[in-house]
Amino acid sequence: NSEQSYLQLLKYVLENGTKKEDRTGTGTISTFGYQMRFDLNEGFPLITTKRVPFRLIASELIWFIQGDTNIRYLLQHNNNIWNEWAFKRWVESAAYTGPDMTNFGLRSQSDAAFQSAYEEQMELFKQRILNDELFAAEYGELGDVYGKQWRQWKTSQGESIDQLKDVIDTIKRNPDSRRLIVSAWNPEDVPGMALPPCHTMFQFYVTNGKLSCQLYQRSADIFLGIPFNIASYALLTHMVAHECGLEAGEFIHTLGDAHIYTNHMDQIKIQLSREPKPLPQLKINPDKKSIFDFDVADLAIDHYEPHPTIKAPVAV
Ligand code: DHF
Ligand code: TMP
Repeated sequence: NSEQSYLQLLKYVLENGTKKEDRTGTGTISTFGYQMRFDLNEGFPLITTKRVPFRLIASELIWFIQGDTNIRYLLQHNNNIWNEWAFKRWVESAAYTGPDMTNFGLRSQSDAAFQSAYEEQMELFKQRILNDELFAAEYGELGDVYGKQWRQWKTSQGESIDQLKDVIDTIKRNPDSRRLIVSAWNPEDVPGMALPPCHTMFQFYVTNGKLSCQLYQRSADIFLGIPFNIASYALLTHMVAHECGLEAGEFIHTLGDAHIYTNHMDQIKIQLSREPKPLPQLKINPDKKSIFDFDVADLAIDHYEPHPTIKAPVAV
């Protein structure tokens, strides 16, 4: 099934990747330019050779679709995947007076005493984001990341463009259009973002009543990020198809710098020793018509029986 395309990517980069240093100081093996295709009619592409938490993917996507860029919503949904990048801004700000957290991502992997200090500060940070609205407004913000660019791209005229709504309207009116594009890469805003968008732009395509989507991802953490990105864009394609009265077609995933972090090697060996299971099915609440009205509870995954979780450190 289509999980093989992901497992082939892992093998391809293991065999062909070259050593490359990276911003986080972790080290990678990397290749440039790679494409995977997922036929969404074969089942929902949620990787089964390790458990991938669908709930986190759904709440992150709804957060993007709502135009939100503040981690408070994610924390309220018990989703911790963006914490480190907000925390980094907090501990680098003048207002932070706790213990030194410089380079916390790498240090917490090698220094147990530091790790417990870091975990304590992170917990305090999370509680403050949840309980203090003013603090959250300032330090929960990741900058003008995905949600902002998708829903409220600022123009030079001081207006704002709702790219996602516009593209859905165009799919309905003119499905043959070759301009069905949403871009998260806004060069003017990049310097102010906690992390410049990894999934930088996507395009829809309609033929024979089926909606396909292709994503260009400039930078791809193959073990941690990519399983989330595949499921997230497959989900988005299904949701837009649902609203437009189309079937889902293919998700095509095009990668720029496709890398394996050197501290994910043992995990990948375990994953590659496993046999993929049948892909699960996506269930969308049929009573919801517009993607802008969706809630996490309207999305569910059925018949997902993956191999166990494989933990790995995320490079910050
Ligand atoms: N930085 C890096 N280096 N890699 C990323 O994949 C990445 N992804 C970001 C932000 N920055 C990033 C946003 N998405 C996890 C997955 C996706 C994601 C961030 C983090 C992650 O840690 N996944 C864990 C489980 C997390 C959990 O259960 O809370 C996993 O095992 O898949
Ligand atoms: P970079 O900005 O230096 O490229 O670092 C970003 C890292 O995060 C890189 O390893 C790619 C990874 N990443 C993903 O793979 N998918 C994602 O959705 C996000 C946000 C990040």
